[in-house]
Amino acid sequence: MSKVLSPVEIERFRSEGYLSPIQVMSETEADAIRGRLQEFESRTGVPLRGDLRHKSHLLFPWLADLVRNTKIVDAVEDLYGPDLLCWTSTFFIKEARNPAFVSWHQDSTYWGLSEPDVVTAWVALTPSNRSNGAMLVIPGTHKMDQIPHRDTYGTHNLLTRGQEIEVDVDPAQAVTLPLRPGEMSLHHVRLVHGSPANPSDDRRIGFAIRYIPTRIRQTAGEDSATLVRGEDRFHHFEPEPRPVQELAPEFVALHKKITERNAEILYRGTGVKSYNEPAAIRG
Ligand SMILES: O=C(O)CCC(=O)C(=O)O
Repeated sequence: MSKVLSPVEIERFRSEGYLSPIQVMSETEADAIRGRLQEFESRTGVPLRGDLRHKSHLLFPWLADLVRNTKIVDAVEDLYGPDLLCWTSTFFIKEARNPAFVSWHQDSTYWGLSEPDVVTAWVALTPSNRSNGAMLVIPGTHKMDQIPHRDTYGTHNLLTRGQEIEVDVDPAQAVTLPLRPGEMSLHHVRLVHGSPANPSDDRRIGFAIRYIPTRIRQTAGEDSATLVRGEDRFHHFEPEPRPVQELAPEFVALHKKITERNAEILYRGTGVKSYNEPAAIRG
């Protein structure tokens, strides 16, 4: 019996490749997480950047809690079973009146994972809608195989390589996924999706959490992951510990090692050594 998703929703995910919106916390709780992020940014004097946007759940206990949020993990369990890893997480922050965008892509392109049973929970920490660059998806495209992508390293593209699919997307097929703070969308790793810039007067903040069942392997190098539910009987990924204190030195060192290793996987064959930082993030 499923925990959060109805059989109809599970079937819809299988046929359309996404589900949205699903409430996973109150708006007040989402505001509190945004507050924690912005407190940190005020202390450092700059928007969260570089490696800190990736696998941030290994640095900040409030994000370690978020990747283990019962409602989120229950929904993922309804789709992929009881033994689950959080493979990675990434902040997608679009600053106010900023050209940052996300080109049409499939997540699976450079991740190196052995099977396409991978789902992203994209959790809204601000409203995300048509006026501030919400995510758009092309329903049903997750049933296609891997589509070739070209790397653009576009100045304002938020993706690692600025990768975009090498086939035309019919904008008439696109569906916008509006979310309120505290809601999430779920999308399949092969679903074609993207998002336009944020011309509004406030930031648009999403935290994308990538989950896999424990049987999945990394085919492109050494990798690690966080067990969030059940048991890992496969041990394909080095287990990651849970931070108890913000930016504890041993976790900062571990996070650096892990994100550098992940960058080697994501940028393999290009000579790039660390996460690309588009001008849109540098401000
Ligand atoms: O935040 C966005 O607009 C796009 C996010 C995305 O591409 C992803 O989560 O895979």
